[in-house]
Amino acid sequence: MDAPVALESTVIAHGLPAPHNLDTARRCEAAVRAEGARPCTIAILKGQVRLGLHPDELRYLATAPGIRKVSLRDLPVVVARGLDGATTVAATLHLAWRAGIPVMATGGIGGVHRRIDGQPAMDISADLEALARIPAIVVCSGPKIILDLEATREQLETRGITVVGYRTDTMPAFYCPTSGLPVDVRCDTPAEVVALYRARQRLGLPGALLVTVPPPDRVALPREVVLPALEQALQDAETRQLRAEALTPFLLARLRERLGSRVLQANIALLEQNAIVAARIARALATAT
Ligand code: PSU
Ligand code: MN
Repeated sequence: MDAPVALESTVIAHGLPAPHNLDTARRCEAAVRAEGARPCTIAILKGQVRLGLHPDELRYLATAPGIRKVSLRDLPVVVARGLDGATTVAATLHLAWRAGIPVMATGGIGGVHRRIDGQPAMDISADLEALARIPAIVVCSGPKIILDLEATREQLETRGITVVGYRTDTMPAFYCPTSGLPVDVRCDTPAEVVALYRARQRLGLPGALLVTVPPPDRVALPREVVLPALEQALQDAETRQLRAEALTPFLLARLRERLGSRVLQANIALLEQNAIVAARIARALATAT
């Protein structure tokens, strides 16, 4: 039985600091293998789309300077110019689906960014676009806590993306066990997730099944702890006029600075757990077909 699981690479090159990035990437791959599935970390190397990286390539991605963060719009640029790129959820999902890989895992998805000046949000992640159009299973811990969670939840609904709570009734928010916002349906087993996915396929729905898994209890951070630090991080981003692809990595780094190692521990633990859940779902899917 071949049960591939796509893993994104932006989290390696831009989401986590060295040396934890390489260590975490290896742990996620090992966790997928231990579940009897096949990890495919996706990236662009010298303009080539790579579905699954050699250990040396994984190290290169984690340590080389100047690896681009590649979302959908950037894919043709790095490919045509022969550049290196780490793929976001959106770009990973696109490449995985084209290659026939229906399951992917990540930490937190992108969504609608917060605005501190009260203006309508203009920064909306291409992750939502990809999730709306690609009929895959995406396992994550919900949207990143740095985002406008209510607006992101609305966008998921608008785009017809079914949000599953994996062993939870509310949508998690990355390091935090709950966003306080509801999921569409709760699943307690991989088989239940596969049944929902099959129903989506039979109905001809475009778009993803988004499986949201709360971070493990032992590392999860309460929202009351994260939100004050986030306010400060948003102010800092505003002062620096940070925009576009620089914003998410900046805010995540600021939270790590302000809240210390437990943020890093939570991020690493949830990535590994999501890889395990994705592997179990991938196996259930492969057995069912
Ligand atoms: N999950 C993490 N850390 C990350 C990301 C996800 O635990 O850094 C990345 C993903 O690649 C996601 C991207 O697609 O952040 C979203 O960036 P933006 O908001 O610029 O679209
Ligand atoms: Mn953006």
